[in-house]
Amino acid sequence: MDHAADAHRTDLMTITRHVLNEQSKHPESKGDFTILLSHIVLGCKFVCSAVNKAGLAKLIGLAGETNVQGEEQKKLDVLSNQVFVKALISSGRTCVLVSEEDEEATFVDPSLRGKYCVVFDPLDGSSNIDCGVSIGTIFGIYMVKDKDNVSLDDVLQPGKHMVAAGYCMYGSSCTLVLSTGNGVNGFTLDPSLGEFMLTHPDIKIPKRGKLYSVNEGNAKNWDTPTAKFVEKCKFPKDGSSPKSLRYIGSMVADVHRTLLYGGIFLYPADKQSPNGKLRVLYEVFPMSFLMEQAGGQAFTGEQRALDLVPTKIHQRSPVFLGSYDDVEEIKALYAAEEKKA
Ligand code: FDP
Repeated sequence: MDHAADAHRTDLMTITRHVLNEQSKHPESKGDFTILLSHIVLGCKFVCSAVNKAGLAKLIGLAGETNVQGEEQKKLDVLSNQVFVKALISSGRTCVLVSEEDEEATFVDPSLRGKYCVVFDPLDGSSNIDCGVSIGTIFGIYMVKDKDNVSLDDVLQPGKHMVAAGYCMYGSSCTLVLSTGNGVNGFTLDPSLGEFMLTHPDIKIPKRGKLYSVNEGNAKNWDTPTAKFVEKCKFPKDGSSPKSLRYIGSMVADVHRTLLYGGIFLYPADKQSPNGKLRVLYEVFPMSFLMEQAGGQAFTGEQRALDLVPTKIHQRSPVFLGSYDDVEEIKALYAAEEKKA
């Protein structure tokens, strides 16, 4: 009998137990983060269940409203946003919330305020909802500077100030990937237990990957470094094999694959969208935080993504993130372009 394997099966490491273990390394900690996380986990479980039965429950389709970016909201977007906002407020551990679905930030009533600010996209990749492709929730967590003097500045901080970030992917399985600034861990929802179990401890992204992930339909509007990089992926001149293209068009799914298999995910600037498409606070920052924590890099075309200081809550930025060496290559191409100018 393989006792080690048996022990592995019976010693159940849930996400709560994992975070409590981490908490015990900080004797000053009062468990506020664990409580906040349990409310985020509840939101993720609810959305997972809603996504799974979307077709059956007629949750697919438009809710008849448009969001801040002028996109049509889906029923699931609306539902997910409401669930997360209520779960986060009721945790009693939050003070400012920024959601992709809400034009303004939410300032939690002082009676329910805690020390954390949460920025999130409750249901990212919404154009994929109706065809059952993987979608996800993305979140980033900051600590408020002064609980009695809360302002938008508390969420307009560079990504490197985040204390935690993660995403939950609603795919063939429901996977929650989390970093509290001490590496990256992945947890898979066991539907029979209703618990996220540690399945991917200490995720490290391969130093170089064989995949690249980008919407090539925008190629005619790309800048020179992006065009050169993708050309190099397809027609390498150093004798290496071409990279394979993988693009789902759902950030959580594309980033999850990049994190596990290595490679690079690009959403560059182009002539139509000089700031790219993805939102800094609740897409670029959390994913960049996770990439760095897993040993990769994230770059905006100008600087380390986590150094960017946002000035607006729904600001966008180009982003190149993934394996260390692959991002290093795109950085070199931008540096060379800069020299020419
Ligand atoms: P979606 O528009 O479906 O919500 O920012 C949202 C996002 O999806 C990302 O999840 C995804 O990576 C990106 O947009 C896809 O954009 P393109 O369709 O322009 O490739």
